[in-house]
Amino acid sequence: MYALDLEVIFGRHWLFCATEAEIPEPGDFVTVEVGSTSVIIVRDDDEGVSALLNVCRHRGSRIVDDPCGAVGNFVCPYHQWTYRTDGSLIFAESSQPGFDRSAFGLRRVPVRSLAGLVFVCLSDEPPVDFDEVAGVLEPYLAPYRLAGLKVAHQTDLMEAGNWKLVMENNRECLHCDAGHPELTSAYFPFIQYSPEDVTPRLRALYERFLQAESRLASAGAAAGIPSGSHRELDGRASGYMIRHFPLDGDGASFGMGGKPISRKLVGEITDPAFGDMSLHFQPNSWFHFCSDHAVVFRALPVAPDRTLVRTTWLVHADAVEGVDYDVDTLTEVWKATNDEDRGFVERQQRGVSDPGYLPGPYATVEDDVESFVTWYIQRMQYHFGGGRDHLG
Ligand code: 3BY
Ligand code: FES
Ligand code: FE
Repeated sequence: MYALDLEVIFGRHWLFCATEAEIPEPGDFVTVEVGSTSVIIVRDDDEGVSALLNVCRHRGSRIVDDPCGAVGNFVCPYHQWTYRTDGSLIFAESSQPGFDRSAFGLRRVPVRSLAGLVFVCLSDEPPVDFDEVAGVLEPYLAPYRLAGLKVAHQTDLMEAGNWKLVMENNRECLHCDAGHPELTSAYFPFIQYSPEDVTPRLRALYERFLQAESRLASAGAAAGIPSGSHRELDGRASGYMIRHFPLDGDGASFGMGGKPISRKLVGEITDPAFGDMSLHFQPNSWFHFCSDHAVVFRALPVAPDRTLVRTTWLVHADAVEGVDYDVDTLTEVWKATNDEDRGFVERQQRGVSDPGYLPGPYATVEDDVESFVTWYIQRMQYHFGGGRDHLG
């Protein structure tokens, strides 16, 4: 199943891999490892984003070892074949007469930037619905001007659990109230709640949420951001959900108690209490965009029971560390939340690995877990020829 996940899910879908903010200057690159595949995502000399297979076209050496860096050109360490940042081959020593350099550029990997979020597909025939989905999402994300932000901090967390458990955990907030004291000081745990799901204990909190939500809807309308959520988590190859959520406490950001965490607001956002623009993208990412920062999450499988979760915090390019923000305050809530989620994932991995495990039913508010599973099954059915959609 792990090999199949790599082949079908990670090999044939659009994967969120990096942010443009990580590669601001020509020659800046990050590498992404997915199974046995290594991809270089690079800011090329034309300021565009290229994705190149990290395999030399001479005799197949890996070219780049570093997880990130900056180059003029890529030089293969083995026999020094040299490639431009767009992958074209410019130097190959002692090649035979008639050798056509133009036929031996690095293999280009399909890549898209969605408002500064870089997606890569390891298949030469990527799902065709990405551009349509991007068209829906762009108006929500463009005002944050993500491509122009700067990376304030990044963490890598290795979780001892299968990647699907990591994603299922992310797709519900039923565990938030009891499991995330830091997060719920800023975040209303009502994703996928309808009024009848609200228990008496959560009633007052829910009322506060509804009021904050209607305030936020007017703020969004005033800022020209599309209102309403879009949720197509299954039924298409590039499943997604976007929703503008109010925040609790001070309502400003993901500081403890909903406090702001950077003094410089990002992009075109002028309302400090602009809540949380929350994006979920199948199969491997989730995002939170606020007035003063963005925090983006990427999960990649490393082994059947190992998943690497990378979290990246972005702030205004002119925000100065120690003056406008400090990393501890910026990262406190999500670092604690990630760690708690890691605990849940690892505990569930141990439980479901027990030969006596029998699955139970989802709660109503676990809809998006079910959508994730449905999406996964649909994509497998499509791969094996029994799928009904035509969305590649
Ligand atoms: O980050 C998320 O989007 C999910 C849903 C609520 C909390 N959680 C970690
Ligand atoms: Fe790269 Fe020979 S393998 S130059
Ligand atoms: Fe959680």
